[in-house]
Amino acid sequence: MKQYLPPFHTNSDIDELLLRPWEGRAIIHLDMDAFFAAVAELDDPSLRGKAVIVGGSPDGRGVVCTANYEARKFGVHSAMPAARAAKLCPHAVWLRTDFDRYKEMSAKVIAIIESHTPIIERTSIDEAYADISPSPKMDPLGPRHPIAICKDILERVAKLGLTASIGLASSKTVAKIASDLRKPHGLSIVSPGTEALLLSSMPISKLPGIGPKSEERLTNLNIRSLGDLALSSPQDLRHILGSNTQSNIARAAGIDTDPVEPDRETKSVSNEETFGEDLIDKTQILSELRLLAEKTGWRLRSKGLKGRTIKVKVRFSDLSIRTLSKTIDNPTDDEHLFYPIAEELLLNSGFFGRSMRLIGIGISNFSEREMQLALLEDMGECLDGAQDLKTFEKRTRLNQNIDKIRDRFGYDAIGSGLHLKD
Ligand code: TTP
Ligand code: MG
Repeated sequence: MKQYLPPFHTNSDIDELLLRPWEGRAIIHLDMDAFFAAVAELDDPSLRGKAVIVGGSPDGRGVVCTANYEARKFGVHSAMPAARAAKLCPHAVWLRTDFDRYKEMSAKVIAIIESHTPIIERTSIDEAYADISPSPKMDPLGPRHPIAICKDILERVAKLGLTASIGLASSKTVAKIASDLRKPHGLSIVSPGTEALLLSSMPISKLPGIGPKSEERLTNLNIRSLGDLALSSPQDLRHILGSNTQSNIARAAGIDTDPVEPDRETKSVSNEETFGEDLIDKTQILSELRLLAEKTGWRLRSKGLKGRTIKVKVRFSDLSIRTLSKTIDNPTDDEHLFYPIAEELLLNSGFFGRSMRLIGIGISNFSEREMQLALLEDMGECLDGAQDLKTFEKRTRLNQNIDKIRDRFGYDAIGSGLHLKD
């Protein structure tokens, strides 16, 4: 089995660790298990035990968003073309996504973490970092042991009818790696001081930020494990890892001082793909672009962001990079709307005929309102007195309409109704 599992995984190991004080920073990375599928099973218990696929359709259109663990036994996974998933798992139940419902459950999970710490950084709809370092300042009842906090979070998430997995460590990098080690419903604790040992035998692909291309190039240099990477000298790797060389080498040894950043502002959402082999065929390139657009669409929606600028990036075989962009009037998070624009940009660029190494698509220029919505959404239902996200969104729409009327007819043309409250 995986020799890199941390040594603590039985209940008695955890109880023993609870007796020792936690030294230094305590960072958690929480990741919900099979999130979209788990929400579907919660809402329709008759799905339990069946193979469930969310996103795409069984007639082969689109891509899979996620699959429950039953369907994963057949090899189905996120981002797989639906046609392939349908072949691998013909008896699966296929469901559409329901982002409103995911946001609602996500806000409940965040509220649980928030009862322990305000320092939370959400990185997607089902993932967050939180700083639960023991500090008398943060908890009026005195510092709680980080492990006790993790157990409490896992239990309370389970009471919602979903499960999460948590990695607890001294840094974001190690916590993120750890949260994946005992899925589903797992707690992986990496005691301070044991990071380098744990990471040393793991494959380099486990380090967040090392994609398939870097992995291949590092492997060619005989760097296969994080231990190998930790011992490498920066000048040998700069041509592969660029400006991240130093930090990746340090992170491979479990050294990462990045703070959990609660209000980190997303400036753009983009996805790019370096091809295994350089591509020249127009149909193939456009189909890659389409897949990237779909992924960008769901990431925008999961963050509650809509943008007005659509950017396409191309890296040619000679490594030169060109970008194309277009700004539209109305912000969007819908790939059905922004993909055709990206496609047109590329078709009119005169780039076809040259072989391409990488293609990317990004959306930026988020509207102020969307940024605020995303931020408030991140804070979950605790903010702003809104009962839940739906109420808040409804009110946002109402506010938008009121603003429009005021823009046209003057501020006093309409009252917002706020004054009726008290
Ligand atoms: P993940 O956390 O990557 O996946 P997961 O929660 O389904 O499964 P795991 O137990 O392995 O964590 O992503 C969270 C949700 O984001 C997932 O339920 C569906 C969505 N998603 C997509 O829509 N497309 C994708 O390519 C990925 C990776 C995720
Ligand atoms: Mg998940």
